[in-house]
Amino acid sequence: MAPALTLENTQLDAASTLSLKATGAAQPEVRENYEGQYQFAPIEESQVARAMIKRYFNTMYERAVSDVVIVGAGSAGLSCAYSLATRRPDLKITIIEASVSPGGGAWLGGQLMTPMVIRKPADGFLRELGVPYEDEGNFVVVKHAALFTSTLLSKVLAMPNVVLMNATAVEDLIVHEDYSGKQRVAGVVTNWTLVALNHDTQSCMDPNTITAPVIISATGHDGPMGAFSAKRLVSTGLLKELGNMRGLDMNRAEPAIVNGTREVVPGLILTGMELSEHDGSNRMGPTFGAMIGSGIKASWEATRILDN
Ligand code: 48N
Repeated sequence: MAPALTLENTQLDAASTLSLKATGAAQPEVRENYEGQYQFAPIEESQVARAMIKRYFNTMYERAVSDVVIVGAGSAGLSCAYSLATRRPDLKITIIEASVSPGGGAWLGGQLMTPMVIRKPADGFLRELGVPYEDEGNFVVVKHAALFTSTLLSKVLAMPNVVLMNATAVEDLIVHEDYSGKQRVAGVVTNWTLVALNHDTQSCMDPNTITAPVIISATGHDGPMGAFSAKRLVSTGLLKELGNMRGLDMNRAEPAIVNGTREVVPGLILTGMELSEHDGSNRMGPTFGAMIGSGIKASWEATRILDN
């Protein structure tokens, strides 16, 4: 049996990268040594730093031009990403999420209670994801909202054509004008969220950009940046005024948002609760079927635009 790998039988080479030159030792693996204690392969701190830096900034460089940018990784944004990435593995899909923890409002069912209600026919998406639920007739109940969101998130993140940049905020839209003077959203302006939330405390922290032919905004109606793109359309003059989300009516709200999901200005699709702020449709409260349906509809809108 090869001798246990210890720091003594490794050596630093010129690039100060630890190369494991233990005589006869295979690549180390975590295993019990003779004393029954786990022994990790040795590492240099710089290896950890470089492993992250290389990958993250390569991704930023590569995704500076994306095919589709999805703003917001809540239930609508993630449902959209899943539907789009499974149907179109050729597309470079970049998700920008302001929070450190993606998932938006879908970690809880309502008033901090954990079960999640999803009205039929959106339960079909749960079967596609393999999320178990209890059937209550016209609706189903997932035992914990986090079971839905973590399952969806894990599948989206596992897709090779999807990149998620969390803790990153969209703080403006890129708007180009074509030869006829028609304006088109052509990308997003990004910054680290902690920077975007602190422009009042430190001036001149300029942003970065990601260009893409299609932007799907799913920024919800809540939180410090809720309905961001819809509000930005008003402040840039691309939309006269917000419709402002109406009171709660589950039966009116859910079909209105799914069927209303669309390209609201050239290059920009709104989905999920952000659309209710744009259109002035009702809110539905603690039921998530419309977020799934709207996200899926947004993914089809995106491919309609890209394929035309
Ligand atoms: O979950 P949300 O807020 O939004 P949706 O539309 O995916 O789902 C809405 C749903 O949770 C409800 O509100 C339910 C159905 N209740 C309805 C009701 O009547 O009360 O996710 C939006 C995500 C969040 O994670 C935000 O952090 C993120 O978008 N976000 C942004 N990310 C990047 N840049 C921004 N400017 C930005 N603004 C919000």
